[in-house]
Amino acid sequence: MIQLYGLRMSNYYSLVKALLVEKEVDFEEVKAPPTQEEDNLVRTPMGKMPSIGVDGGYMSESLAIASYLDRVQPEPALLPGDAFAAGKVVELACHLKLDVELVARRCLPEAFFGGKVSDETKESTRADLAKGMKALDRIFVGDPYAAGEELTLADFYTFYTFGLSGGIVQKIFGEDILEGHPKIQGVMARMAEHPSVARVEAEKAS
Ligand SMILES: N[C@@H](CCC(=O)N[C@@H](CS)C(=O)NCC(=O)O)C(=O)O
Repeated sequence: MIQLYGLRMSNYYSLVKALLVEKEVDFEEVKAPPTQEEDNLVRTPMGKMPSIGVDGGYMSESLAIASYLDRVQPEPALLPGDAFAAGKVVELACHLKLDVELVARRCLPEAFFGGKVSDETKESTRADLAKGMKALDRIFVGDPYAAGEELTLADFYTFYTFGLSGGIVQKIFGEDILEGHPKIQGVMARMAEHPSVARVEAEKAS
């Protein structure tokens, strides 16, 4: 059985949990906050969540975990069999992670944790997010799924990227990050009702 370490409040923890549920892999949740303590760093070298434990070995980084899961439990496949199409799904996931989620995250301390971020940070966040959203507009298919006709890993990254980023942008800038992005809105609505994601979201409250 796989151990999933982290906290349910984390969007990346939730993403990996949704993948485990989607693939019907046996797992148990182990509460593990992000710390720089040695026991946590052994599992996840930057101290972040989530990480997984597999037969005494550990793995961090959601994309690495997702690619591992797709190999050990190929069905349902979340990466297309075609090599180029699979690369395009990972490309989309990377832009979601790096050019939207990670950018919006700069303002997380002020949005949700009572901290303060500088006006310079807010301005650079706004500018970089605009650039990231433009990049997404070029490659996001959303007809009906993020990368095309099939549900893929990119749909999960979409849901958990905008779940967090949307909240941050609303709090800090009073704006809807998805205004003018109907294809992404469509995927968000579809994924909110997708059984694995719906279960993960429902269990956050328990
Ligand atoms: N690139 C990582 C990001 C993980 C991440 O940012 N986790 C956040 C919680 S959602 C965290 O642990 N933050 C605490 C920290 O940065 O120390 C992944 O894809 O798994």
